[in-house]
Amino acid sequence: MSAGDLLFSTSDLLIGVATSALQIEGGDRNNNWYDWSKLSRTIKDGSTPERATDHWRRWREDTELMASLGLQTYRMSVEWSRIEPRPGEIDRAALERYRQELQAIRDVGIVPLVTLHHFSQPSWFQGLGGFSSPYAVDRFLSFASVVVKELGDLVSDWVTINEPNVHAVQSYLFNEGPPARRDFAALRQVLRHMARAHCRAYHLIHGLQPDAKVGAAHHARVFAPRTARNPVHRAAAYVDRQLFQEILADAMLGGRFHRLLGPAPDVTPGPHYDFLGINYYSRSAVRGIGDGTFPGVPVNDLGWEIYPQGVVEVAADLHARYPGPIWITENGTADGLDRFRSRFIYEHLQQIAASGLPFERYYHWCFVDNWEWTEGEAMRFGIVANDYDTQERTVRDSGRFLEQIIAHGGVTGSMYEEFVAGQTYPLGP
Ligand code: IFM
Repeated sequence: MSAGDLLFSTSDLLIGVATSALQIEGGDRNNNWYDWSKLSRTIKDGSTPERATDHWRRWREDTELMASLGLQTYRMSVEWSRIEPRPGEIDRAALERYRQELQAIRDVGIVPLVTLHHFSQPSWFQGLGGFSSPYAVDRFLSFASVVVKELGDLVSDWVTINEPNVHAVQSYLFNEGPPARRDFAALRQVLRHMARAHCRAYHLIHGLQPDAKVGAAHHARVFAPRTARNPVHRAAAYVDRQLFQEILADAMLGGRFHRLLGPAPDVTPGPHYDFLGINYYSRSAVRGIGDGTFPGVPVNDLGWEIYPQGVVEVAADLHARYPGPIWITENGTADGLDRFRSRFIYEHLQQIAASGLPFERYYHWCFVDNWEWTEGEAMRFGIVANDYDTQERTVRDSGRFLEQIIAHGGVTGSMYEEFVAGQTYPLGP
């Protein structure tokens, strides 16, 4: 084998990056996360999403940078609080701004995938109780219908809702997002309403755009018993997995609502997806209510285990119950010094390429370093570094590596030597 031969091929995949509006745009104060970030001690570094990466104004240069890297697809979200700043009032200028960006993305040959809800929501909607409100599903559907009618000539691929399970637990269990209240009744309502909203949005979008591809971005992790022989750890891993992801997957993908979620009379059981959207990051070692990592495993800057085979494990599980094309709607790592991100990309894509499963797309999270919710500006997930004071972008080596993977349709021996061979992961405690 020569250095120019492919170690594995990615030619069956469309490869790109993912972002979300609030984490990059800046300048919007009309949303629940801005409100919450202004309260003391909510965001670790005291930042707010008001600065972010100023993408709202810098979208042209960001689009050019994506094109220069040869990215094939781009997952972005539209910010509800900009488009519907007050209930029922649509901001045409905001829609026009998204039109321009989407047109530019298409003009450079990048396929857009647009998310309708990615954690943040208008302050007025939060005031109603957010997704715990009995009005939430209808409110969301009316927003979704405006977006699809207005932007549907430029977009045919949609993610309805990003990570409902994370949204619900961060806000109603772990105090890591607005309204930061431990409230099991609200948690259950939010999950049920988001799953209903997804299922109904699936039909609504197809009614407007019969050829659209519609899915949700489901956050799936591997839950493993901390000690395989320990029955308590095994039971806890099973329960965590069911409660955090499987029950929700059954509701969103299959339209089947477990009694723990409560009834959904407006949803008919059956497939509610055109692709399985999976956000995969890590594995949890479970021993009870809390979880952690196995001792001495590779970890990123946030202490999350780096477990590349997990991307196939979660996809295989889901695909066995819900067959269909698999889109990795997010996969990435916090690595401020870019010491191991190329290896991370290499090992995850290698797993995908060897799996035999119908993976169609891979979105690396994220493009430019962005505002990482409660972590603020400190955690760096980007293949492009951002200097928040100057907003200067610098492509990291991992960005160059992704660029070459796309250009070559896989990883060659010489690319491996240049980008991956010298990288090792930090080990956790
Ligand atoms: O930044 C987030 C994103 O908004 C949702 N999925 C996980 C990412 C990294 O934490």
